[in-house]
Amino acid sequence: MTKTIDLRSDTVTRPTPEMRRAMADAEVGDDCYLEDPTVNKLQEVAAEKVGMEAALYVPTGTMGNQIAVKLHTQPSEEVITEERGHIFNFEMAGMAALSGVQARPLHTADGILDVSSIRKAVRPKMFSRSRTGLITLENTHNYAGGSVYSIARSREILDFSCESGIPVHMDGARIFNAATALGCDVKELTKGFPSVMFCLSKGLCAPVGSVLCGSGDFIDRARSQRKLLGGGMRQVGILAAAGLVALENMVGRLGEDHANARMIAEQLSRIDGISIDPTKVRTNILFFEITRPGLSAPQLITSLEERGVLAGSEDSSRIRMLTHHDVSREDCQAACRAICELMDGG
Ligand code: TLP
Repeated sequence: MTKTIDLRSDTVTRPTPEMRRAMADAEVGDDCYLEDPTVNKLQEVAAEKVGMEAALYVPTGTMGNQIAVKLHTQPSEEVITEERGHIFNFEMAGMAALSGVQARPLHTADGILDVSSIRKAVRPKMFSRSRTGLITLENTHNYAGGSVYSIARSREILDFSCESGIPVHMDGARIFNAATALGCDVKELTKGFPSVMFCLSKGLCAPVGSVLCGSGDFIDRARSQRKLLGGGMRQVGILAAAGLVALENMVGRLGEDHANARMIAEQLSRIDGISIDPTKVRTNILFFEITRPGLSAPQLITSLEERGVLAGSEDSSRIRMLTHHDVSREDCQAACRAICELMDGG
C-alpha cells in the first residue's frame, strides 16, 4: 500500500517517539489542585518562551481563544476581527454563544489588520451604540495563507490599543511559524499583548493542547473560565509532557515545513490551470486556485485522494494545503507530481 500524504492540516501530525516516551515517563498529579508537576513545568516554560507572566494549559486553541474573549469583554460589546479569522469562522460563533458579544469582521487583502481600518471600525462612545471591547488578530493568519504580522504592524496596533484602551488578543495558534518566518525570537511578536494563545498540537506535533498566556491575574481568572467550560483536567501531565517536547525540540525544524510549502507553491505555479503566487507563501500554509473551466476544487481533491494525497477545499475553486513534520520533501514532491499528472491528463 502506498503511503498517504496528508496535507489537509498540520493538526494531523502524530506525537513523535520522543513525545511518547516523555508521556509514558511523565510525573503527574491532580492539576485541579495545581499539583501536576509536568503541567506546572509546561506552563512555566510556555510563559517564559513568550515573555509573559503566566500561562494556562487548555485542551484546545478554541477554548483558549474563547476564554480570552470572555475575560476581555462584557456582553453586548463588539470584537474587531479579520473576516477570515479562526475566531470568527471556525469557533461555532463561540463569542456570541459564550460571551454575548458580536464580531465586527474587517476585510483585508492579506489577513493583516491595520490601524486605520481598526480606527474606523471602533464604535463612537454613545449610549445607543455597542462598545468596542476587543481587537483580535491572528498570527500567522490561517485562511489568508499563513501570512505574518511584521513586528512594526503589531506595534502600531498595540500603540492604538494603549491610546484607545481597547485590549488586543492574539490568536497565535502558529506563532512559532511566524517567528521562524521573520527570523526573530517569538517574544518579539508577543511583547505587549495582554493575551496570546498558541497551539502545541499543530506544527509542533503534540497530540493535544494549547496554551493561553497573559498576566498572573488574567491567568488566574482564565483558570476559573476553563473550569466553567469543563476544561479542568486531572493527571493531564501525561499530555503536557508531549507539549514540553514540542516547545523544546520541535520549534527549530519549522523552517523545513516553510521551505516545503514554498517548493510546492513554486511547482504548482508552473501548472496550467492553477493560480498561486509562490512569493506570498511564507510559512507552512498555501492556498491555490483552480482556474481551468470545468474542473472544481472538490473534483481535483477526490482524484488526488485516489492517489493517496489529501488536501482540503473551502469552496469550488480553492484548495488548502499545509506542510508539517509528517510529510517529507519527497512526499511534497510526490504530491506535486500527482497534481501535475492530473492536470496534464485533465
Ligand atoms: N485550525 C484548524 C481548523 O480548525 C481550521 C486547521 O486545520 O487549521 N486558531 C487558528 C488560527 C487555527 O488555525 C485553529 C485550528 C485554532 C485556532 C483552533 O485550534 P483547536 O483546533 O485546537 O481548537
